Amino acid sequence: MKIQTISFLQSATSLKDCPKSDLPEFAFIGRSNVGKSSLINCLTNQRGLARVSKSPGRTREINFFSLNDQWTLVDLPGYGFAKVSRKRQENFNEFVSDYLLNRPNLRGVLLLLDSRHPPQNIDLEFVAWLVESQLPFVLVFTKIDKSKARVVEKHRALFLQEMKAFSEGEPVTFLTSSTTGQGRGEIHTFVRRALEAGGA
Ligand SMILES: Nc1nc2c(ncn2[C@@H]2O[C@H](COP(=O)(O)OP(=O)(O)O)[C@@H](O)[C@H]2O)c(=O)[nH]1
Ligand SMILES: [Mg+2]
Repeated sequence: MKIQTISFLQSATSLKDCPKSDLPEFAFIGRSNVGKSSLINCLTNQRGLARVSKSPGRTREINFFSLNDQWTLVDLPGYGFAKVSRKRQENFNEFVSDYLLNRPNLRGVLLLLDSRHPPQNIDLEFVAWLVESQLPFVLVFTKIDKSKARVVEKHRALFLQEMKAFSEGEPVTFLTSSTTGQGRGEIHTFVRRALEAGGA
């Protein structure tokens, strides 16, 4: 998929602030520092589109970007950051789950996982919630340039193994690096096929 035009639509802090657009949406989510902003910039070829952060957990709004006036990339707040009080985390989770459960044009969730680490409980809890909520999702392992290929593969396999406890099917997985651009084409193809399948 060639990205011809890209524009920032708006930020939202509640479902009612979300754009009125009914274009198909793909939402990116993962814990802070997973490499979400970097991946969004890599996929869109825009260095400064999503702010790459050295101090994670600052953004709590949902950001909407229109691509080729064809689909909307949704940048969801990272979950599980330490610097935010429990109360605020609960509010934040409510907003994200409200969006995920009630947005009619949401076509898919891309859940980002840091390929350097074995399965983390917070990620497994979130993916279990996605399964339980019957939301369509794929797994995107990030930062694969940072580890040996066999370590990345081990972490991917372990995650899928852990998922068997609560999920029957096996999700589609992608291995990506925003530094080398690996996996970029595969994610574009995934979005393009999903748009075609949906008749968009
Ligand atoms: N080596 C490497 N570093 C990455 C990659 N993606 C992100 N990073 C680094 O990881 C840190 C967090 O990235 P960021 O995109 O801000 O993560 P976010 O909090 O999930 O949006 C930054 O220092 C990035 O430069 C990657 O694919 N490879
Ligand atoms: Mg970020």
